[in-house]
This record gives sequence, structure tokens and C-alpha cells, in this order.
Amino acid sequence: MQRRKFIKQSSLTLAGIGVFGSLLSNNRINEINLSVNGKRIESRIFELAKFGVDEKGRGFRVAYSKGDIEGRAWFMELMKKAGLNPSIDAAGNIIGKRNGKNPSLKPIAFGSHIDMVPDGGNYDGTLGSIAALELIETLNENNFLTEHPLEVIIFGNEEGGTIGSKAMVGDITNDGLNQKSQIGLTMADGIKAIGGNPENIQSCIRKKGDIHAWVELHIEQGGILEKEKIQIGVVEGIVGIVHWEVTVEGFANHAGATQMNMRQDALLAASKFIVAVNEVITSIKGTQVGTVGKIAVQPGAYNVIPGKVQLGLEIRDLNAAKIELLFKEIEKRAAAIAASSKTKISFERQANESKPALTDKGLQQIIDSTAKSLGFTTKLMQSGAGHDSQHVADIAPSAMIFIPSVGGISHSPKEFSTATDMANGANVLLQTILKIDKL
Ligand code: HGY
Ligand code: MN
Ligand code: MN
Repeated sequence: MQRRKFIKQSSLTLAGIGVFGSLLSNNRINEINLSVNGKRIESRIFELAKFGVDEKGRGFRVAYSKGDIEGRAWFMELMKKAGLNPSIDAAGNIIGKRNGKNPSLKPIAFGSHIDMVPDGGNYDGTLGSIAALELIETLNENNFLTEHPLEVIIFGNEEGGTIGSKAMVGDITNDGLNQKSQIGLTMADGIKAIGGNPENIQSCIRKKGDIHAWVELHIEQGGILEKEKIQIGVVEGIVGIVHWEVTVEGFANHAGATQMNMRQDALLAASKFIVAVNEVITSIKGTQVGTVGKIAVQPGAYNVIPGKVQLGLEIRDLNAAKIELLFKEIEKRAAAIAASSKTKISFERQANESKPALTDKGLQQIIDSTAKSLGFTTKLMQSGAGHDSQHVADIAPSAMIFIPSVGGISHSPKEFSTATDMANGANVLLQTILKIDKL
């Protein structure tokens, strides 16, 4: 009995060593069996959402704010625990690195951003960032070593003009650094606040060839995938975005004593301008969009005719020339409105614009075939939202994976994606990275 037991135990032990041994011999696991921990992704989405909540309970982890700094510190702690040895580059981007078997190969990079718009949602950018970390932890837990080194990149200030990714590809200018961020700091001061070094911004630049490939997982932020009941979006192109500060100058005067035909009402002119923007943008076929997203009226009193109005104009399209054409039309309409209302309408183009970018066709195919091999439905589509990927595309083959946004809502506290969709997206990202690694 004793002997039999001993033999039984020893064979189990041997078997154990055999299995354990094979686990240790890198990658004996069939990578297709690797899959992410969906619960951990979801719980971290809710964890990160706690940073930057303002006194009204609104999500306010806006770039360079206290919430952004705290959220980044929390994320970097997790990166440290995952062995990524996180650092912050001169533009404030967080970089985490994992060795591969072959250090001579260029890194495969993935990630996104964790800053948000004011009163925004909990999934825009955070999904791609948390999923990137999840990939590393899944590989760690399975002792899986890729051929290529891996890099997790969390870009700084995506929402305020994709500042970190523009800087990484050498596209940030002094004007861009002096432009005001959402919380009123200049971009340069904001970069300093998150641990960057704007005086030495060039040091963060990556050249063509420095990154083997870049893939970003992101929520769609629109309603197409949900409407067509498709699980995975394969992004083919990302729109260009241009912003203008628009100033309408009239003449502030007494609202009671000034006859209607004697007024230079800046807000009336601004209102006609806003309608004109919508008319110009919708006057031609296509998927272009144009928005006046912010307005400030001076002096802002019942009994004073507005003397000055500041507006924010944004135009987006996959075709940069069409953006210029539409803006020219809007300028013409503005001149006519100014003349008829005896006001002055001027435009100041903002430095931090984004060019349209097509994603890499080869990577699109890998994402598509990977998603299908995991049993998901897919759709090739463009992104109406801007992303860091459109800048990384300047220096490396880049691609994006979308998952559905419930109700097509984003940049809103109502933004939501299901845990299942998030895990689906993260698994497509994981298997895509492993496929790229083997090519
Ligand atoms: O504005 C955008 O399109 C992106 O969410 N930053
Ligand atoms: Mn985003
Ligand atoms: Mn966004």
C-alpha cells in the first residue's frame, strides 16, 4: 500500500514537473488559449473612474488636472506591479516596457489615453489603456514571452489635442505648447504638471521604424456597431480635426435705450453664424461634421446688448482638403453676416490640429481575421473621433479596434460599454499582438 501510494505520488509529481516544465519552456502554451480577465478589466474601469470626480459628482479627469495626476499615479502603480517599469517621457506620455526573447527587434506598442473631456464618460481611452495593462498581466500569469519587446503607452492629454502623441511624432510646435489647455494652463505647464519636460520635448520623439506596430483598442463612440449588432470594428481611417477660436465683436450698449436698427449685437450675429456653420457643413454630400461646441458672451446681462462673443468652431473629415474648402465657405458666410449686422467676425486657427490618417491595411486584415477566429462579427469602418493612433500612423504601421458604445453615446456620463464587449475587444487585441509578434 505504502509503496503503491509512493509510486502514485511520484508519478503525479513527475507529471506535475512535466506540466510545470512545459509551462516554463516559453510559449509551449498554445497562445490561442490565452485570454484576458474580463472581471479585472471591468473593475479597473470603475476604479479609474473614481479619480477626478468634481464637487458635483461629474467626471473631470481632464488633462493636467489633479484627477489626471492622481489617475496616472494609480495606473503607474499597476504598471510597476506588472513589471513594466513605467517612466514618463518629455511630453508626459507614460511608457511601460516588457522584454521580448529577441531584444534586437523593435517593440510592438499598444495603449491609449486616460484623460477625459469635462463631464465625460468612463470608457473613452481608459478601455484601451486598461486592456493594454491586462494583456501584460495575462502574458505574465502564463509565463508567455513574445519575440518582440512590448510597450504600453498611455498618451498625455489626448482630449486637448492629442498633445502627447503629436509630440512623440515630432509634430508639436511652440505655438502648440503655448496654446491653453482645457483647465487654463498652457500645454507646456500642463506637461510639466504631469511629470514631462517641455523644454526638452524633442527627446520624446520616435522616428519611423522605432516602433514595429501600434494597435489601439477604443470604444466606437458612435452607434454603428450597436445598430448593426456587430461585435468588433476594424478602423480603416481616422478623421482630421481643425479648431478655430471665433471672435464676434459688436458694441455693448443699453438694451432699453438703443433702437433695434441702431444695434451692433454680437450675440445676434454669433447666432446667425452658428446656423450658417450648420448650413455650410450639411450643404454637400459626405460624412464631414462641423460643430460650434463652446460660446462665451460679454458682458452677459439682461439689460446690455452683447458687445463680444467668443465661439469654438470644429470641422472634421477624412479628407483634409474638404475641411479647408468648408472653412472657406464658412468664412464667406461670416463676412456677409458681419456686414449686415455691423459687427466684426475673426478666426484664429488653433495650432493643435490633427491630420486625417489611414490605418495599416495589413494590420486591418490581422485584426479582422483574428476577431473572426474568435467567433466575433466584424465591420470595416472609419472613426469620426480623433485618436492618438492618427499621429502614431506617421511613424509606424497603426491600427484600431472598436467595440460598441451603448446608445452610440460618448463624451458624456452616459457613455457605457458592456463587460462582455470590453473583454471581446481585449481578447482581439491580445491575439492580434501575438499574431503580429509571430509574423
Ligand atoms: O475629440 C475626439 O474626437 C477624441 O475623443 N479626442
Ligand atoms: Mn479617446
Ligand atoms: Mn474622447
